[in-house]
Amino acid sequence: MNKDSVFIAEVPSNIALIKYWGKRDAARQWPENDSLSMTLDAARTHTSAQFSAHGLDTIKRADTQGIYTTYQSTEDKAMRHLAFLRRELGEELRLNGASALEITTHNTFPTGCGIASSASGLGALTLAAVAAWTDSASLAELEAHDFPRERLAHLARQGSGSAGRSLFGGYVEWQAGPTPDAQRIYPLAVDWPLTDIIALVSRHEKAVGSSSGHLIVRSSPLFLPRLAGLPERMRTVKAALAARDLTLLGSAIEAEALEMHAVMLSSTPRLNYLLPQTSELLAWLRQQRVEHGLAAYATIDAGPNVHIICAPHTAPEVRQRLSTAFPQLALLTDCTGTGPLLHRRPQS
Ligand code: 2P0
Repeated sequence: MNKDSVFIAEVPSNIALIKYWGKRDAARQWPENDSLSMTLDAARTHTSAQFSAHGLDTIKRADTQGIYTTYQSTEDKAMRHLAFLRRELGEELRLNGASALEITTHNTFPTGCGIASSASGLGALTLAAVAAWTDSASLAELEAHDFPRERLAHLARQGSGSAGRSLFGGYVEWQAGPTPDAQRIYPLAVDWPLTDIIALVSRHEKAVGSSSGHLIVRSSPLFLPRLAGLPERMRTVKAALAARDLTLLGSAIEAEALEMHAVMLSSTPRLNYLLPQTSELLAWLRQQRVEHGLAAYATIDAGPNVHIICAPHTAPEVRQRLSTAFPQLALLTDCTGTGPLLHRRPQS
C-alpha cells in the first residue's frame, strides 16, 4: 500500500444514443437491451483516493454549491459500490483493514438533472479505488496490474450500469449478451466529433431515481414492442456513425429518446421526467430543421433536459437561435471526449 500518494481519476459522463432502460437481472446488472453512448468531454467527475488514517472508508462529496459532505454509511450508493469493490477484489488484492480509503469527489456539472452523474461518479470511484489498491499511476499501469479497461468497465457497471460506458472515449457499446457473464463493453471504431448542447430545463434533483425505473419496465405494454425494434435501430445508429450521416443518426436518436419516455410514461407506476419546456424545445427544434435547415437533433435522458446533438461547426448557430428563442434557458456545451484520465501525486 502506497500511503504517501493520492490517486486521482477524472471520468467523463456519457450521453446514450441507444438507451439502457430496464434490467433483466438487477443483482448482476444485466440489462434488458444493448445500449450505445457518446462519451462527453467537459462533464466529468474528479475523484481522489488516499489511504485513510482512521481505518474507515469515507466519501466526501461536493454539492452544486461546492459544499462538501462526508458519507460513511451504505445508504449512499457510492459507499455501497466501494463495499462491493472491496468484496469483489479483497482476496485478489489482499485488502485488509489498512486498505480503507478516503475518497473526495466533485462534478464539473450540476448533479441529478439528467446529465448522468452516476455514470461519471461511479466510474471515477472505481478507477480511483482500484488505482489506490494496486498503486497504479496510469491506465497503462492498471492494465499491467491485471485491470484492463474492459474489466474496469464491468466493475464500474456493477455500481451503475451506464458507468461502464464512461470508462472508454468516443462511442461505446454495452452488449447485454446471452448470459449475465457474457456482457461486453467496448469502444466502436468511429472517429466523428459531435457537439452536445445541453438545454438545462431544470437543475432539480429528480424525484424518482433511474434504478427503480429500471425495475418496472415490463409493466409498460410498449416495452416488448420496443425490445423487438431495438436491434434494427442499433444497426441504423451504427451505420449512421460509420458513414457520418447526421440526418440518419438524428432521426434514429430522437425516435429512441421518445420511445424510452413513452415506456416510462406507460409504466406502472407512471414515470414522467418531462416538463412542458422539454416538449416545447423538441417542437422548436423540429421547426428549425424544417424552416431553416438547422442540422441538429435531440436526445433526452432520465430527466427533463434536452441534449441537442450537432456538428461542431453548427453549434454556434444552434446556441444563438436557442438564446434568441429561450433567453432564460441555461446552456452547457460539451462534445465527444477521449475518455478517463488517471494520475498519482504525492500527498501534500
Ligand atoms: C442510459 N439511463 O443509457 C440510460 C438512459 C438513463 C436514461 O443509464 O441502476 O443510473 O445505476 O444501473 O445507470 C441511468 O441509469 O442506473 C441510465 P443503475 P443508471 O444512460
